[in-house]
Order: sequence, then structure tokens, then C-alpha cells
Amino acid sequence: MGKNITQKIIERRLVSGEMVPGKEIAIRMDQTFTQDATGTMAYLQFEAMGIPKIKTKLSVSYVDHNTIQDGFENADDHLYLMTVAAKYGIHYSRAGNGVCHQVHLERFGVPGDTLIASDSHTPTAGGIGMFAIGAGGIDVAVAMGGGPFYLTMPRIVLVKLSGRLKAWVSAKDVILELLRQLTTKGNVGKVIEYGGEGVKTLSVPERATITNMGAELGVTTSLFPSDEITREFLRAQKRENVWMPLEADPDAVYDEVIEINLSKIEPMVAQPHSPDNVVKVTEIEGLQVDQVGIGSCTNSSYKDLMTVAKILKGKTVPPHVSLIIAPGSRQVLQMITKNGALYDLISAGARIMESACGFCIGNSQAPRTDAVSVRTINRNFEGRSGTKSARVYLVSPETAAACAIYGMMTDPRKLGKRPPRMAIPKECFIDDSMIVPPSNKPEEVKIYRGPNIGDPPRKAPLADKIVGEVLLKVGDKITTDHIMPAGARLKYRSNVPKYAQFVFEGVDPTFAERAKAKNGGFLVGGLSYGQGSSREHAAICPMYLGVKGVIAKSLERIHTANLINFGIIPMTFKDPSIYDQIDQGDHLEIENLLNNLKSSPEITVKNLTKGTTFTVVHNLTPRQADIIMAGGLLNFTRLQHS
Ligand code: MIC
Ligand code: SF4
Repeated sequence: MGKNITQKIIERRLVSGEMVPGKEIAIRMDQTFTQDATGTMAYLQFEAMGIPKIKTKLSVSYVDHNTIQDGFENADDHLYLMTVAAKYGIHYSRAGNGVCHQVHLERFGVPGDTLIASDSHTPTAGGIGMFAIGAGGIDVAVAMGGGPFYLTMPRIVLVKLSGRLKAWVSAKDVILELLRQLTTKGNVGKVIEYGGEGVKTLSVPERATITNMGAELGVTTSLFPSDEITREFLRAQKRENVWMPLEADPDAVYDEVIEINLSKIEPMVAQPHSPDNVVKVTEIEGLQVDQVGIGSCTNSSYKDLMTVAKILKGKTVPPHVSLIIAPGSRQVLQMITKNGALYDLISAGARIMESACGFCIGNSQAPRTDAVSVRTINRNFEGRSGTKSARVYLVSPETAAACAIYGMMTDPRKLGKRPPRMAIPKECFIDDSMIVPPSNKPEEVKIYRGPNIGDPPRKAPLADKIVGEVLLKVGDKITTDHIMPAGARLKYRSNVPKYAQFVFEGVDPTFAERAKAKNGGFLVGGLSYGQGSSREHAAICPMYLGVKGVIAKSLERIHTANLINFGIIPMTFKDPSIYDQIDQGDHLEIENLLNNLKSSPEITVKNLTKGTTFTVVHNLTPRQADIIMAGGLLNFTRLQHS
């Protein structure tokens, strides 16, 4: 029987388990990377493991999230990251070199290799046929130490593309259409492979836009075949040597097939406050726009910015529109500077931001009260922009440029019959001088630890009985941005006690204090609890406040793994209607945990306040149960090595 791409890649790296959908497997990881907001914890945990040098083919540490430096914290973190990278054999991409996913695609990604990185948009590298998964920092630390990555063998979905995109329609519209169809819920445990004739019509940056936002669907990863188009992209990066062809066998079998005719797609927009709240741009045309943001790991490639520059050339944005542009990488910025496109952008009134995450993570450029902000980014969760009342709309670069020119929601087809032609460059400007290679005298490297760097907190081993109050009951689609806000709070990532003060800040500002005073307890959630970012702080900080378990209608993949890694029991209601019978403040009790976690996928919870009992499902593998019982992955790893 023929194989699909995922099976081909996994098969060669399988360390344990059976390749049966739903079963736990462990695979070897060729590459890892971290970004600074998740990286400091990852390296602190790597140091705690006591391994002298990384064991991967390549590991990179990027600085792209926390580059605002309003205080000493960011700069402290950068220096820690630089010195720790030099010592342990890790390449270090300095602040200003660009957003991790964009730079990785350009300078390091390898078709057919596996990659695990501490950021949920890691599947961007699937644009060149990498099997790239986002995970918590500690999973990345384990992989750097040569340990395999454990995941559920996914169900493989083929998205079969036919036709060709029409004028003014672009890759972002394809993934928005898929989000409209599949939504952000219910796709856990799946991998999306793109195939069909339509693949040949998409360049690598377009493919990467599509795989990038697979993160919003909640799938494990998304990937394209590696073909002649991939080869040309790598040749332009002077890296043709890493290319290899990779495609599914003609008789490959898939668990599900979705057909998308590219010719039928129109410009789309995700409305507030969820990436799956998608309609056609024409449906909301005319809405006044206050801010337009072009950038992020989804849409800030050379192709994207050249398209925008060509559209904006000779035009100026109206006074009520603030146009902000953050190029995805220094390479992109260098190239648009050399060819004059930057001049066109500035002349149109664009405010040029650093090549970094910047406004995407809400650490700058917060829009005005009640603003409409149109962005090329991937997430429009409430408050993520830094302004709670702002309404963020997600669109393609073409639509963003049209909105900037007209100052209102505009279908880009209004800009004329012919869109600007944008060929992918045959040669890119290569300058890796902001990537610092590891030291060849690691023993001489002294790791810098400023006052912002704390030790990773530990949890005691699990008790046989846990009791506690329902500290908070929340609804559906609670994202990790709700649990652990980024933006202005991002600078406390390396300081857990401080950062923990802001857990659920936007949902219930009294949460942290209450949780501490009550010595922890439980969280109750609805569907898709833990969507979004890979930030393990959404588990570490609740753990620090004493949270013992999360009970939800359904839980997202990366967040579930993070909860386990930090000793918090992830549980789902066997009967979801029980959700309605629990109130915030109820006292819950779970007994016989040490036996039950391993002997059955279900456990009984007593609601002491209501005098009832109900069943929850934990679905932990024996390995995961051991991690929870040890009090988290760090303790577990130490026990294994002692
Ligand atoms: C995000 O887009 O939410 C982030 C910030 O890149 C996160 C990582 C983090 O919280 O540090 C992600 O996507 O994983
Ligand atoms: Fe950075 Fe935004 Fe991409 Fe996250 S989604 S990695 S914050 S650019």
C-alpha cells in the first residue's frame, strides 16, 4: 500500500509505538528551535537536565518576540540566551534578524526533516515539506538532549487543491476558507497534507502562509510536498544542497479528503474575535478602518511585502489610518531596501517596524479604543492587540493594502483588473552575520544571568488525593492568551512568580490572588480549552499558583501536553452536560489517584458542595501518568537519569 508524506517521514524516525492513528508514538527530532519568549524557560530546563551539549542535527535560538526593551528584562534575557546558546552548541539569531518562522524557512529548514520548536506556528516550515511541530519549551529541551518527542499518531487529512487562484486572491484566503469550513475546534490529532494539481501553482511563501495558520485549525502540523518549486526557493537561498524530493505515493491512503478548488476562492476575512469567524470581504465592505498592520510569521515574506509595495506605490494612506509594516526577516528588509520598495512603503505613509513579532503579540502598536484593526497576522483573539475593545480582522496582504488606501474594508479587486506581478526572486540577498554560531570553546563560555532570570519552579510529586475549589469556570474557546496574557506582560516570561500574578488577568483579575489564598484548586472549561499559543507558562504559572487539575469539554493538543509536563491533570467530562452542574466555588475531590491514573482512562470526581459524583476522562498513557505522578517532566527526566 502506498504511503503519504507523513507516514514516510515518521516511519524513518520512529523510536517507539505503532503507527496507528490515536496511539502514542515517539519520534526522533532532527532540528529544534526556540524563540525568546518561550526560550529562556526551555534553556533553564535544558540546563537543569545536566546534558553537556545538544544532540540534534541543528538547534537555533531566535530572539523576535521580546524586542521592545522597556526595562532591563528583555536585554537580560537576550544575553542569557546568547551565552547559553554559545555554550551548548546552539545557533543564536539576534534581535533584528527576523521572526523565527520566516528566518527558519529561509536559512535552516530542510525538506523531509523533523523539527520541534517552542512556538505554535512551527508548521510554517511545512511549506518546504518539513514535518514541523509546535510544543512547549520543556519538550524542546528534551529533544535538544536527544530524547524523542511523544505524540499521538495523527489521522492524515489530504487537502486536494485544484485550479489556480484568481487575480487578487492569495494564499491567506485559502487558509481562511479552510478555517471557515473546519473551524478552530475538533481538529486535534490530525495532520493536513496538501496535494493535487493546485500545489504546483503555489510558491513556497504562499505554501508557508497556509501551513502557518494550520495552527489555528488546531492540527498537529500541515505540510506540502517538496518539489521543483521548493528546490527553486532553496536555490535562491543558496541552499539547494538540502533539497530532496518528497511526495505521497500515487496510491497513498488518507483518513479524510477535502477538495478545494483554488479558482473558486474569493478574498476572505476573519472577523473578531476568532480566526474561524470567516466571511467574504465583500460582505463587510465599507467598514471604517483605523489601523492596518502588515507583518507576522503568516504574511511578511519578500513576496508579501513586494506585493504591498507595488499596490501602495504612488499612493498615500488617509490620515485616519495608521499603517504599520513589520518585515518578516532582515533578509526581506535588506532586499526591499536595496530595490527601493521600502521607499514606496514609507512614501505611502507606512510606519516601518523592526523585523520581529511586535504588534502581532500585542507588545506595541495597540490600536485606539473600539478601533477596527485590519491585520495580515494569524490570531484575532480579544485583547491580544493590547486594546480590549479593539476589533481585529485578519486578511491577506492584498486586502490589507486595499484597506489602507481606502481607509475602509475593501475588496482588493477594486484596485484594478491586474494585480502586480510578483515573481519569486531567483537569488536572495544572503547575509547571516546576525546569526551567531556556537562557541568552539564552550568550556570558556560563562552563562549570563541577570536579575530577570529565575529558576524554573518545581512541583512536588502527586498526592493520592486532591481536593480543592473550582477557582474559575470559563466558557468555550479559552485561549492561552486568556490564561496567560502576553503583550505588556511578556517581559516577565523568565520570572514565574512575577508572571503568575497575571494568570487570567483579562478574564478575572482576582484570579491569581484567590488561587494563592486557597492554595490552588481546579479550573473548569468548555470546548477547545487552551487554544492558540504553545506558551508553557499557561501551565507553569497556574501550577505555581497551585492549580491541580483542569476539567473541560475538550482540550487542545499543545496545552494538554504542557499541563502534563507541569503535573496538572488534564481531564474532559465524560458527559459534557455535567459542565452545567458545576459552579465556580464548588469543592471537588479526587481519590485513589496513584492507582487510578494508570489503571483506567476514567476517574471519579466528587463534588462535595453539591453532594454529587461524576466521571472524567484523562486518557493519559502510562508514561504521561508517570510524568504527572512525578510532579512534572523535569522531575520525571531527573528520576530516569538517576
Ligand atoms: C503567539 O503567536 O501567540 C506566540 C507568542 O508566538 C506563541 C508563543 C509564546 O507565547 O511565546 C505561540 O504561538 O506559540
Ligand atoms: Fe510572532 Fe505573531 Fe508569529 Fe507568534 S504569531 S511567532 S507572535 S509573528
